[in-house]
Amino acid sequence: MEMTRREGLAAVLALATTACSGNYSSPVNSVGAASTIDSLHKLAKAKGMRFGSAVGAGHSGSGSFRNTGYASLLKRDCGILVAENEMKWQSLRPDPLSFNFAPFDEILAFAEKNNMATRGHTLMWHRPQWQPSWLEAYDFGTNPATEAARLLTTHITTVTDRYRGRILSYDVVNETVMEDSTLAQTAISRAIGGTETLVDLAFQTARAQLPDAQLVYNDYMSWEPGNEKHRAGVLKLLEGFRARGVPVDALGIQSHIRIDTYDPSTGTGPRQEREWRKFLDEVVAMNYDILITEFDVNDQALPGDFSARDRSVADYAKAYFEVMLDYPQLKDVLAWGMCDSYSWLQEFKPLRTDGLAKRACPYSADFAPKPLHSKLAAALQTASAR
Ligand code: 9MR
Repeated sequence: MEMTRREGLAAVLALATTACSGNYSSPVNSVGAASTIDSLHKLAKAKGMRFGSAVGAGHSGSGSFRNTGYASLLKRDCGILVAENEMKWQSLRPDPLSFNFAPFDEILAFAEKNNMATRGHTLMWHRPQWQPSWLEAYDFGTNPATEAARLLTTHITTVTDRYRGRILSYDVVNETVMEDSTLAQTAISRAIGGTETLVDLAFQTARAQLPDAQLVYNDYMSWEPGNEKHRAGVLKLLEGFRARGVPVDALGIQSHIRIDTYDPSTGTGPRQEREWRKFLDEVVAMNYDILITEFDVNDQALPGDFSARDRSVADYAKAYFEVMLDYPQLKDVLAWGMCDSYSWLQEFKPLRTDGLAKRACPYSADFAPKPLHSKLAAALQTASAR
C-alpha cells in the first residue's frame, strides 16, 4: 500500500515527536537503518515476559514472513509468533481425511530459525461460520457422538503429535461464548451432544497429549461498554471448567480493543475500567493465567487526521496496558499484526466512514513506528517484573 503525502508527513511528525523523547534516534524509512528502535520483546524479556505477533505464510506483499520488510519488524520486536490463519481447521483441513501442514510448517521454521517461540491457534474455533464448510455439512452417521469425538480427537492428537516439544501453548478452544453469553453451537457440537461436552473433550485430549503445555481458552470479550454479557458468559464457562475439573490453564484475552465512539473529553473511546478489573480479578481468582493474544486498536470512530489519531490510539492502548500489566499472571503479549497495511481490520466492517485506512498496529504502512509502538515500549519498561 502506498503512503499518501499526508501520511508521509504524519510519519515524519510522529518520528520527530518520538525522537525528542529519546526513543528513536535513526531514520525509520528504511527498516535496516532503524536499529535503535526499542525491541518490544527485549523490553518484555527484561520483565520476565514475552512480546510477539501474528504472522502469515502468504505472498511477499502481505503480513507474511516472506515479506522482508515485515520480517524485519518481527525480528526486531518479537520473541513469539502465532500463525494468523495457517493452523485453523479452515487451512489445515481441506477435507475430513487430509491435513495440509505445509503453510504452518513454514511459519514454524521461520520462528525457530530466528529463535522465536510459536503459539498454536487454534485447535477448535467454535463458531459455525469459522468451521470448514465440509464440517458444517458433515454426515456424522448412525453414532454421531462417537464420530464427532473421533473427528475432534484425531485432529487434536495429529496436530499436537506433529508439533510436540515445539509448540508449548495452544488456544485449544477459540470463541465458543456468544456475545449474549450463551454457548455457540455447530454441527460437531450438536453431533457430540452439546457444546460443553465438545470443549471439555478438546481440553482433555490436549492435556493427555501434552501434560506440560499451556492450554488456553481464547475469546474477544473486552472492556468497552456492550461486552457485559459476553464477559459474564466467559466467566460462567471458566467456572464450569473448574467445577468439572477440565484442564484449562489460562484465558487468552484477544484484546481487539476498539474506539467505537469518540469521546472529545478524553480524546479516545469509552471503556469500563472498573468492570474490566472486576472481570480480570474473577478470572485470576479462579487460578487462571492470562495472556494478551491478539492485540490491536480499532480506530474506526476517531477523526481522520493521522497524527491526532495515532496519539489517541496510543493513549487508549496505554490506558489498557496500565490495567493489564497490573496482573502478574500476564506474561505474554501478542499483537494481531505489527503493520497497519496488513491488518484484518482494513476489511472488517464497519469501515471508517472517511474511507481512510485504520491505524491499528504499532507500525504504519511504510514500516515507521508510531506512537503506539513507543507507548507499548514505555508500558513494558514500567511494568513490574514477573
Ligand atoms: O485475522 C484473521 C483473518 O485474516 C481471517 O480471515 C479470519 C478468519 O479466519 O480470522 C482472523 O483472525 C481472527 C482470529 O483467528 C480469532 N480472533 C479474531 C481474529 C480477527 O477476526
